[in-house]
Order: sequence, then structure tokens, then C-alpha cells
Amino acid sequence: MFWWAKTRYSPSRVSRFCGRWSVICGLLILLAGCGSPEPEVAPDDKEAVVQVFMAQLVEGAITPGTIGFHEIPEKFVQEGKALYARYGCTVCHGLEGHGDGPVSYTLKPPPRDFRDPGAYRIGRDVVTIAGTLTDGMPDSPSMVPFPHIKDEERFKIAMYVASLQPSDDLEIDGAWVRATPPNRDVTAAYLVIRNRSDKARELIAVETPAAEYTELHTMRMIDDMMEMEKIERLTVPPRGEAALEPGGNHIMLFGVKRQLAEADSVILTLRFADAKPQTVTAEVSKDRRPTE
Ligand code: HEC
Ligand SMILES: [Cu+2]
Repeated sequence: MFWWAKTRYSPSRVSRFCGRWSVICGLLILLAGCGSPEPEVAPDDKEAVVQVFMAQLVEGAITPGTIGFHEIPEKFVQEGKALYARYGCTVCHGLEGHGDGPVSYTLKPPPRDFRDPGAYRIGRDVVTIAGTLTDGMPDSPSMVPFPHIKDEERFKIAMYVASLQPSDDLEIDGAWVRATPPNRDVTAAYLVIRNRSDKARELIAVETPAAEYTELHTMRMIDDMMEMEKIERLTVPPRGEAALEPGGNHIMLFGVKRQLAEADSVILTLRFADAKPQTVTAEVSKDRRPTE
């Protein structure tokens, strides 16, 4: 039995009444939407993205295995540097994290020089370093736990410490995207990835705000015909390079959101297994051969 069935309103009065309510309901839904705990984050709202990233770290949703896929906000690194000094890490690790603080000479083993990636015994990624601050190093008398440092602060300090390590030695060069003719929303991006490290790096994904999605493609001879084929990853050899160029491997952009003309530019973020993401600005061009 519906509540209004008991009343004796005429249909027109009922509809007037409901009409008014639907406006109020609409407003309530709007208000509820505004105050909901997990707002949708527009990709260009940088501050919100940064706050969501921090919330995920504190919740433990980002692990040592996945932190490498995130860009570390420079703002947090700077705040971390101030906190690092405020909590007295400098006494042992030094003002710049070189392991040369005033009491360092009295300690055995000596405090870590944060620039040396090979020196970390527990782990050198942001999540693990933040954990080392909570737990200390059980077998080390001087690297004690700091349980009073709040979670957000631990992660900021860890971001500063990790920022002192050398980069992954990847360099992206000569990025360009082929201009799109009218009414075509598919195009390709080309670039050269140089790897100056001693480890092979794998390109696993490319993201861009300019297109709905991208794929890595290679060219293969199939029945005397060159055809494109999707690949899951592209290896950049140690101390070598991988060239993505017309007629060879390339990045395919699907669902390009607006026509790309000469002199436009497109932002590409390259994601690697086991290395930090790299963001580059690619020029739009009708045709170009990669520079030698
Ligand atoms: C009393 C001196 C002292 C203070 C203060 C100190 N540390 Fe250390 N820390 C050490 C020493 C010594 C080691 C190396 C211990 C070892 O190798 O056994 C170390 C190691 C570390 C490591 C390396 C962990 C690894 O995986 O090898 C990190 C990271 C670190 N400290 C961060 C910090 C931060 C951040 C602070 C400030 C909140 C801090 N430490 C304060 C003495 C100190
Ligand atoms: Cu293709």
C-alpha cells in the first residue's frame, strides 16, 4: 500500500506536490554528491590527484611493487626535506643525506649515504623507506624506529630520501606524433628511448590525455604484406636504445580526441616495468624521420 493512496488528493494536486518534491530531492542528491567521501578526480586537477595519491599510500594501497608506476610530486619532496631536518635525521645522515652528519663518525656501521642505491639493506623505494622509519632496523643500534612520526610525514620524508638516488637513467628523445587528417581519430607516435643503466628496461604502457587509449605495435611480414601487430612490452637493452619509428615499432593512439595539426603538441607518459614513468611532450608533424 502506497502512502498517497490513503489521501484524497486529486491527481492534479498530487502531481503538483510531487513536482515540488522532485526539485527538493534533486537538490538533496546534488548536495550529497558534493559531500561524498570519494569525489571523482578530474585528471587536470593536480592538487586533488596528489591528495588521492597520499591517501592511497597511507591506506597501504600502494606497495613497493607498484610505487614505481607513480610520479612523485615535487611538493612532497620539498616538504619531506624540511621534515627530515625537523626530526633530526641530519644529525646522523647529514644536511643533504650524504651520511656525514656531526655524529656519523662515532657510528658503526655508519649512517646510510642515501645517494648510493646499492647501500640500502632493507629497500630503497618510497614505501619500504617509510616502513623502515616505523620499524627501524632491528639489528642496528643507531637506526631506531620513529613511531611518533605521522604517516603522511613518513611518506614525505621517504620521498625526499628516495629523490637523492640517481634516476633510472632513461632518456626519451625526438618524440613526435603524426598529424591526423580530418575525420580520422587514429595516429601513431614515435620516439627513441635511451637506457644508460646496466639493466634492461621494459616499456609496458603509454598514456596520453590526447587519446582514449594507446597500444604498442610492431611490424611483421604476413603473406608478403607488412602488417601491424600489437605487442605487450618493448625491451630497451642495457646501455642501448629502442627506436620507435615509421615502418617499425610504434605507439598507436586510438580515439584521438581532436584533430592534431602541425605545431600542436601531445603529452605522452611512458610506463616501465621496474623504472619510474617518464613524461615527454611530443610535437605533432605531418612527416618526420628521427634524427640520426
Ligand atoms: C642516531 C643516528 C641516526 C638517526 C638520528 C637516523 N638514522 Fe637512519 N640510519 C642510521 C644508521 C647508522 C643507519 C645504517 C644502519 C645499518 O646499516 O645497520 C641508518 C640507516 C637508514 C636507512 C637505510 C635503510 C636501509 O634499507 O638500509 C634509512 C632509509 C634511514 N636511515 C633513514 C633515516 C631517517 C629518514 C631518519 C630521520 C627520521 C634517520 N634515518 C635518523 C643512523 C641514524
Ligand atoms: Cu600500429
